[in-house]
Amino acid sequence: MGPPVSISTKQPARGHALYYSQLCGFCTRVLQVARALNLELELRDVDFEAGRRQELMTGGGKGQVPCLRIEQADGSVNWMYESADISRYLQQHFSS
Ligand SMILES: N[C@@H](CCC(=O)N[C@@H](CS)C(=O)NCC(=O)O)C(=O)O
Repeated sequence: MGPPVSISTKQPARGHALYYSQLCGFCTRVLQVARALNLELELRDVDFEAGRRQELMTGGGKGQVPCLRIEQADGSVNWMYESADISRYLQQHFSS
């Protein structure tokens, strides 16, 4: 018998990272949308990962979560705040 074959069924969201807090209900809603879409989304915890909150404030302009960091293929970066906007963006870009 050969080695077990592992196939990822997740949909990678390359270039995307979600700044979030485990304590934030708005973040939970976005995470539920990401899970429903079966998205493999990089998560950056602003409370428990050193430097993340500062990164968010410097890059996005404020420390509010959730915030989706979107890096385009050309290297340009957008920071999207507001859970409703992020949820809508994820659904528009990753619904199959
Ligand atoms: N309208 C925003 C509200 C987000 C919000 O209030 N986030 C809180 C955490 S639950 C926060 O980051 N507060 C700290 C701050 O604004 O710097 C949304 O829907 O995303």
